[in-house]
Parts: sequence; structure tokens; C-alpha cells
Amino acid sequence: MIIIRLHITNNDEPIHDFEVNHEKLLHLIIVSKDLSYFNHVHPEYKGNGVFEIENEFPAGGAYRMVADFKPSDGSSMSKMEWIHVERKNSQPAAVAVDNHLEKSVDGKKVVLSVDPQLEAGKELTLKFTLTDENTNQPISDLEPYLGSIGHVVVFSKDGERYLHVHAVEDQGSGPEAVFETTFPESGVYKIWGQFQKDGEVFTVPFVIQVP
Ligand SMILES: [Cu+2]
Repeated sequence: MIIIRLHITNNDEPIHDFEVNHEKLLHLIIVSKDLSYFNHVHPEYKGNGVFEIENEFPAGGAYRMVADFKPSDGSSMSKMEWIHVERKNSQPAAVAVDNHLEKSVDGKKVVLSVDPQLEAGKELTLKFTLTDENTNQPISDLEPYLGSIGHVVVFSKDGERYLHVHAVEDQGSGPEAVFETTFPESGVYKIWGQFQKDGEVFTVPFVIQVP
């Protein structure tokens, strides 16, 4: 385990007060440089602008960290940093574009569709459709996760860009979950959709090529 400690400051002065945003004071996304490892955690607030959490990194190498938070007297922000874990590196995996946007996770089939047409610089909707693999029935008992139908994270292939994604409001509990985002430029992006069912959060990754 490695302890991650975040110091949130403004001109070297700690920021003390944060607003709850999607049920948490701070959201931390950790991805490996090759995008094979993904974690979404909620560090504990220790006061004085310091947040702390332990994380089990799978191997050495570079990791991208993004902290999402909202100071009480400011606006929502995402702060990004590269860190390096000094340990034996694993062989980086290639980021392979998915030919079919259909994945299987923990007995659930998840299909991703993009509307109207995958294109850079345009507001698009990402729609996840969930089916129970055992019964072949649509999943309609998703539970709210962080105050919405799910949570979606998108990074560019090089880990440099972290996209703002938001859930369309007032959605039910499946089988469809719809989010909005804009891909800033053409290229390869990895998308992680996170949903909760039966008290368990599951994560489904997709890799797409934006023309
Ligand atoms: Cu979070």
C-alpha cells in the first residue's frame, strides 16, 4: 500500500472548506500511463486542505492522478498530476481500440452507443445499455452511484486529457444510462463507465477512436 496525500492550496495557503460534490468532498481518479489500470477513490479529509488515502498500485511506473473538488468559495475544479511509483515496472499494455462496443463484466453485458455520430468538437451522448447475461433481461434496478445513474471517466490515450462528462439528469434505474461529453480532438480515448447494482460498483471500460 502507498499512502497518497493531497495538499489543496491556493497561493501556498491551504484551502479549508470544500463543498460536497456528487456525495463526496473529493474524487480521485488514478490511471496508469498505459490506461490499463483504473481506480476511482474518495480520500479522507484530514483538515487543513489535506486529503489522504491508501492505494495498492499494481506495478511501478507513471500514473495519472486527477482530483475533482469544489472549494466552498470557488468553482469545481479538476487538478491533474503525474506521479511515478518506484517499483518493478510491468510491461505497458497497448491501448487497443474496441471493434465492438460491447463488454461483459460480472455477468452483465454492457453496450455503448454514441449519438449522433462520433466526431471531435461536438456535443455527444454516450449511452450505456445494460443486460443481465444470465437471464438476458434488461437491467432496470441500477442503484444511484454518487448521486446519479452512474459515473463516467474519459482520458485521451496519452493520459494528458481528462474529459468532463455528466449524466443526463433524472434518469431512472436502467437499462439505459446516458451521459454527455465532447471529445476535444480526434484520437483514441478510453472510457470507463461505473454503475452500482446490488450494492456493488462495477466498472466497464471501452476504447474508441474519434475520427
Ligand atoms: Cu468519486
